[in-house]
Amino acid sequence: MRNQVLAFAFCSLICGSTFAQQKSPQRMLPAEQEMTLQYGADRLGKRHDAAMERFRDNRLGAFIHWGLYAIPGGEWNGKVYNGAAEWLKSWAKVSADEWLKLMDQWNPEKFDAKKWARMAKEMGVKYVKITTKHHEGFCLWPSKYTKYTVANTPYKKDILGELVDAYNKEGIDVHFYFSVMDWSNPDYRYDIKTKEDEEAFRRFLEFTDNQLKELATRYPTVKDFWFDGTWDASIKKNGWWTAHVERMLKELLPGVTINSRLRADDYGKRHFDSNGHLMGDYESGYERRLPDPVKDLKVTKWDWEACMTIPENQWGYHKDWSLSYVKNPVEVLQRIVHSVSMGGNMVVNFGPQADGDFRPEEKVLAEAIGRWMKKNGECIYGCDYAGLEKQDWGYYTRKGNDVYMVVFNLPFSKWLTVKTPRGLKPVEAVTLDGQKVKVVETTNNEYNVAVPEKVAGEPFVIKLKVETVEGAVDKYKAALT
Ligand code: H76
Repeated sequence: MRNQVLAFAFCSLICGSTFAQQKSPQRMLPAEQEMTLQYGADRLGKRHDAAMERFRDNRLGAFIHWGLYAIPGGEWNGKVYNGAAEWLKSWAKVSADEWLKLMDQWNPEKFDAKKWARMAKEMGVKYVKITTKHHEGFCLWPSKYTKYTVANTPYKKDILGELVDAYNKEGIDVHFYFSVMDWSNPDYRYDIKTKEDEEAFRRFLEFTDNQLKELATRYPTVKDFWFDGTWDASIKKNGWWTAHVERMLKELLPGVTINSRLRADDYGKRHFDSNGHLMGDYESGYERRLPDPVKDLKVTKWDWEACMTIPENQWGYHKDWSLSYVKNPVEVLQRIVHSVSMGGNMVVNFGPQADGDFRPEEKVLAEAIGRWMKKNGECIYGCDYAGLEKQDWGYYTRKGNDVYMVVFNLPFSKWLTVKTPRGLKPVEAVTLDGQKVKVVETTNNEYNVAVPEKVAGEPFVIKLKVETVEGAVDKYKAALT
């Protein structure tokens, strides 16, 4: 028992700091009791300008994790590490100098930005988040502030520039992933303990500002910056800088969106400030996990974007996917619909190979998602939380008076239960392939919707037209108990 208590205490200590950041915000204080913050939320509530509406309506995105880590693919000196491939430098304790020598092998001969863009288009994603620079420090653009860039590899060309052009030509928005933590820069600090740390970190933040300004000016069509590697004490002690970065980027790029992960307030509180208000434009803590569709409806009050890997936890290319469970297309779809049903976006990750091609499993998955999206995308793009109580058969999404029932589990009863808020009535139900479906009222605000006659062996969608009825009368008598 004592051991268990100790183990628990130990785990809380170790896990505490990371988990605390991910937890829901603290209860909001009444306005008069709120503390004054210089670097807290810049805004209360959701943004409603055109750029933000577009971000939200896009709903489905792809992540691209591509860097030097794609070359070893999880293996160093003959040993395969099961941890995330893009962290291999850390797992195998490789020095920065040695790691960055991988640049000599960076020559993705099969890389074809147009093919990547077509693949994304076929998959039905409306935006792609690209790792401009991951923790290793290697830049996919020819940054003039470091020598660790594509320009100094055998490939030489500006990969990021090619991708931005190709995606944009397909009408796909580009978002930039940017890791603040940079293992290639000797001025980076995990914490600030001495005067020397302070000076080094000041130089580091200036270097980071320069790189960000460089990205914003070289690629002005970028729609979003998604920050990562911002959890260290050094950054938490410099909340002012995170607020400054958001302002700086918004001045350079009107309309740009920024994730909550960038931000820390005056007290080092991250994502949500010390008054419980979201910082940045959308919450970005749902990584490889999702809010509970029944218990966590509070997330419908702010914008959020989740991201997921196809295996358990591999973002960069890893040569051996047999080391963890790999999600199938329906499992991925379910997470996409789950997110939209709670008012969030979903970004599915891809880790291209060092040769510039995608692994076969990722191609198959992208195609399967694309096939489904072509038929059913209407229940994803531009859709939001529906305000109806979740049922076991699947998820609701909604656009105006169209409520989409996305069915993942077929009931033996052949009826799909629908409970509506008082005054909201279904008037018609049809599948997206045009089959009319029967709706039977069973009791107050409850309906049975028939399982359509022809059901393909995959999740399907029923569109319920709803209307608001004034002065609804209760036809059914509640039990006297
Ligand atoms: C930890 C961590 C990083 N955040 C994910 C989005 C990946 O980039 C992973 O390496």
